[in-house]
Amino acid sequence: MALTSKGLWRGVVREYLKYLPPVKDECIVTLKEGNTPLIEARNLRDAIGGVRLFLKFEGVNPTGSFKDRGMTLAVSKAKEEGSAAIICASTGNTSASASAYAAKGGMKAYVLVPHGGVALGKLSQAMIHGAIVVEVEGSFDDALGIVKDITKDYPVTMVNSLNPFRIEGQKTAAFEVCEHLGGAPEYHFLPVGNAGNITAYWRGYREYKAKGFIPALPKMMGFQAEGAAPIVRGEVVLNPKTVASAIKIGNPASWKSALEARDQSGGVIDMVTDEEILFAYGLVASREGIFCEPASAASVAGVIKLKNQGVVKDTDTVVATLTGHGLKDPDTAMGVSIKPVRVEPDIKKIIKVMGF
Ligand code: AN7
Repeated sequence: MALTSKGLWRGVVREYLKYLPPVKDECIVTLKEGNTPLIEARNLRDAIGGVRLFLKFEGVNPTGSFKDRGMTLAVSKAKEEGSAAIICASTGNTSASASAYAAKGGMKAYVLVPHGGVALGKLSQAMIHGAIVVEVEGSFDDALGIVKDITKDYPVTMVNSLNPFRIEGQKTAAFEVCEHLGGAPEYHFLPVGNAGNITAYWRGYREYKAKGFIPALPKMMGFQAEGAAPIVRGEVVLNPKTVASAIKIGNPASWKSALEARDQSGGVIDMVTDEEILFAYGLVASREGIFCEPASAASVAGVIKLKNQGVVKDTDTVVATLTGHGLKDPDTAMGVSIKPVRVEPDIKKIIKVMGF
């Protein structure tokens, strides 16, 4: 019997061309991002009690985070416009993604990251892809301000989520959730840093509803880290602090649209402590076999928090996005895990360690 090809996934720009701003086919820069799994978390449900929970694992995108969905479109449009260089400020994942897509598109990438504030895996990605990496002796917010100023005067395209094509590309994650579930969930939980992703998902859901593809919209549930929760507190946080370096942001660019997503959907933007984040991070890894990065686990920490408060019910269908891969930040994983046992090459000693 002949093998029939299912056809290769073409990346989010070509797959969702109809729902995105037009871009010339020959300008599309793609690493075949998207089409990420929606995994039912049955073990986690047992651990937290009730809830039909699905994890949208964005860590399996080509550079290991959801940023690739928006980067493919932003870089394709930059190429179409004849731009030779892109620039971003980043807590790590945006810089990793920008560097990879610039490499693929034959463009130059400049990335500004807070010195000492980026997980090892992310920094190594930007470096190996050949970006010019600038470690700013300041915060992410400082770096973003400088990037905005640079793009006013120099011929470089900004690919932070202030670039509207980033949000457009990222909304495809909501399309996939709807297609995989056959509709929208009751609740969608997300970590919130610069607030681009919650903005993008909400736009994606609304567009599918407007087209009549889904009957109802989810409530958007955004979670910041307690030490970096400007939206929850209603004011800029000058010196944000959290173990979840990806969301260590004190003045989010998409602040207003995050509030719109919350208010229009009837959702919440709340916060979780570093302790709650690390607990969820360990639980997802040990119960579900999914290694996400600490910031990603803020979504699951949010599910646990609202489940305990009785807001989320056992019968609700809940999606939590795991935004990035755990391999990005090996240091945090090593720090919270049981240490390996060092033994001489002696079978008796090893068997003893095994507990027999
Ligand atoms: C794993 O890379 O802001 O609320 O510069 O890397 O859309 O900002 C990363 C953000 C969540 C928050 N999870 O998303 C950057 C950057 C992970 C992230 C977020 C980020 P937004």
